[in-house]
Amino acid sequence: MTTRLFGERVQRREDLRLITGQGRYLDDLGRDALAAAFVRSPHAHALIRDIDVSAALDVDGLVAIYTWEDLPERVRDPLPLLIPHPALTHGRTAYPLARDVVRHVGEPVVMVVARDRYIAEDAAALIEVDYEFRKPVVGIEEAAHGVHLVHEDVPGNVGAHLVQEVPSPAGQSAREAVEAAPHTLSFRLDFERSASMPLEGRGVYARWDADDRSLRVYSSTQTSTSVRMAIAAKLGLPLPSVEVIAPDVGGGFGVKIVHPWPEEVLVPWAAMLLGREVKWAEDRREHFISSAHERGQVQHVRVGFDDEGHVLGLDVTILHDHGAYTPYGIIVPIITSTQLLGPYRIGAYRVEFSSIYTNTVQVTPYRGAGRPQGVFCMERTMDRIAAHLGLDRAAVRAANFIQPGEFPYDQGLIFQDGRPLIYDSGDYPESLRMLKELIGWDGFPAMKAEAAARGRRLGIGLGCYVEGTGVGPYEGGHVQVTSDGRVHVSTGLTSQGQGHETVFAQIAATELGVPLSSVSVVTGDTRRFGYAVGTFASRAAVMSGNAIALACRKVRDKALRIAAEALEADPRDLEIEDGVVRVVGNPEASLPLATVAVLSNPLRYAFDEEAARATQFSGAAPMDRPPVQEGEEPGLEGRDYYSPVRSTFASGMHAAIVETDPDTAEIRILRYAVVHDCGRLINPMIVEGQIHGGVAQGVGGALYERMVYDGHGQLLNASFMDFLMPYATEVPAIETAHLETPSPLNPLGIKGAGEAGVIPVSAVIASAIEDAEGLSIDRMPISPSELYELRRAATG
Ligand code: MCN
Repeated sequence: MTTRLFGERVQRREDLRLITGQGRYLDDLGRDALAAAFVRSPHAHALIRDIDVSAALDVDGLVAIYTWEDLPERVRDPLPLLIPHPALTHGRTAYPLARDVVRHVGEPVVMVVARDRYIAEDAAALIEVDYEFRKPVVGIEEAAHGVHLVHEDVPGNVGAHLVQEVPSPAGQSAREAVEAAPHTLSFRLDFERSASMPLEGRGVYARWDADDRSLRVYSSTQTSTSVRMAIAAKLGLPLPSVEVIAPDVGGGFGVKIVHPWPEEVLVPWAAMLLGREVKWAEDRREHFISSAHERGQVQHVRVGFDDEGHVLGLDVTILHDHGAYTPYGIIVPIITSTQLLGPYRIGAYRVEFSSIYTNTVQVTPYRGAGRPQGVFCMERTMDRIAAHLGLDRAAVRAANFIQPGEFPYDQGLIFQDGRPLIYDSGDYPESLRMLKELIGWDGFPAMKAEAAARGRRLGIGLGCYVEGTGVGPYEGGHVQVTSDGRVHVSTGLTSQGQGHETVFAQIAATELGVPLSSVSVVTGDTRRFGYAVGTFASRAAVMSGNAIALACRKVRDKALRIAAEALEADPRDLEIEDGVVRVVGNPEASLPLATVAVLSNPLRYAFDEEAARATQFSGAAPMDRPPVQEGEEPGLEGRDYYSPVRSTFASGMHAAIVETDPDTAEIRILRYAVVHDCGRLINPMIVEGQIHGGVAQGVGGALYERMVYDGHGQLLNASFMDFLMPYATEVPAIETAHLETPSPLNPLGIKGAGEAGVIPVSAVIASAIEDAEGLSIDRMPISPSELYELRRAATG
């Protein structure tokens, strides 16, 4: 059957357009728009004493210069704190342009608008800002000492402090359980800062229409509906007068969820004020120093366990580097601390984190959002336990797994959405069995010994994770069948390369029984769908996927009702196949869906001759009966929303075989295997693509990528010349197997997949290097020179 496309490896429909230069990215638009450029702070911490723009005013082609003083009320206010939390006692956000203090290198201070970007940059270079230098606070532990403050009114630089405790079933606290356990271990782990590096940076382009006082804004965003609301509120415009469109977006990976970015308020405001089109497209250096980073944690772990490796108590203390501001609240450390437990049943758990301000770029979620750090902590713990007891590392994990019969499983914690953290389904023992088979776990010792005999050092490692996906509160879908038989699907969330045009079309084709080629999909355009949350937290498939399916079911039911009347049949006897409604068992009695669409419209405008013949109407509405049936709306279209009771938990396990060079300490990944469970797969090929991309980012985080700040708060590697990322040559072939444990929480039984690939990679690589070297790996990333130093330290 051609229309049962759910679960098929359908080729991505958007790719031909995107890889042949037909994409419409932000900077492809508004070619004649004025350009904005920003003067950004060169200091990590300073008072602004004076801003002298006089030299810039003479630049030919300059249109306007704005400082904080020039901004009107609301526009000049600090940017919103998007997710408040009671533990975030000292949340702080930036002004769109610095008011009197700058708190990190790259903070915007002045906006310049000019005829083109060259002129804007030249004018910006002539603006002199008189700074009074203040001692910057760099490094999470230095900041935690609280000697120098990032925000004068935040004592100890502590923005938030949270303790969560889950006692053992017998009522023992984690600390008691650790002390009472037959074995205890304590250690420290470090996870360095990194950041999402989408090919396309942020960007915004605004057009003000003075005639009907409306604003159209294009933004390279993950959340067009929220950007729209923020702009309307800041600029004092009625919501219907603002439209926000995410054109093709060249990657986001979390950084484009933050809304509004200063530029997303300032550029539309300038467009409105000047009555001109204004555009700003971020350059790479701006992306490094003015957007957002993540990861960056120090963890102290105490664990107590028995002779079989069962974890009886786990006590984790986390210092989380939050950078200078907290626009996204404390979502990242909350995710780390609540999803750290992974697929394991732990006796008793205590986690405490402090979120610390530093004079560095702010921290907001980056793909995986706090989970890579949490998984690193848990999986390093599992490996330590195995090493201490002399047990197989996979066996220790298996001893702690939640079993398939234990779902729904309540971890006793509160998820980031404020609801209880309850795993809905999974089969962790089966995942591990599949992984061991895929990588050849049991045969590895022989392979390692054989390699060693030839002077080669090999190591194998593994890591397990769960991921709460499909977070609420809701997402919607609209589906319309037009009288040409085409199906138009829209949803409010945006796409950044995940393949939504394909998967949402697969869902609609399957639900409606139409060919894929007749379905078109629009995302991230508030003109088409105004209510949405956005694309993040691996939620699009679960949220919009289900909403679109529900909307399609409404449309299908309506189509069957209309067709039943026309065919004088019972709707229950009808089916839709290949875009045709038929009486089951009587193929003669049928109506194309296009005709049903014509019949659904009171005007009965027939798009083509065939439809006109079939409906016996050529344009005039029949007057002898009500054009719209009671309780029906005109048109073959439907809208529905999906709102989950709680998140659904995807899971997975990865394993790698690495080789370390005995002389140079070079680290090579020889094999990488993934077993992944995201419930029912809509498109296995797209899920594999997502996993491959995630693993590639994880390899970057494990071996190459880090933000190198000096003691003055200068980011030393803020370019692609200096920020090391893996090329295709460093990313191994990724062997993937799927396990499908459907989610009982949503109609399609799906779980998210978009972040999974990145989550355990650092833990896996650390585990494998440790196995190859017989050394403890306590920090990520690890470079050959660092491994070399570890070897030297170990051999004295
Ligand atoms: N999918 C599927 N079957 C499932 C689950 C998912 O076929 N059971 C498909 C989906 O339909 C979708 C893709 O896999 O096409 C990812 O789905 P989902 O897990 O819902 O994730 P989102 O679509 O919400 O994407 C967000 C997620 C996140 S949070 C980050 S960060 C990330 C990621 O996606 N950023 C990306 N993948 C990215 N991929 C690209 N190319 N660019 C980014 O910026």
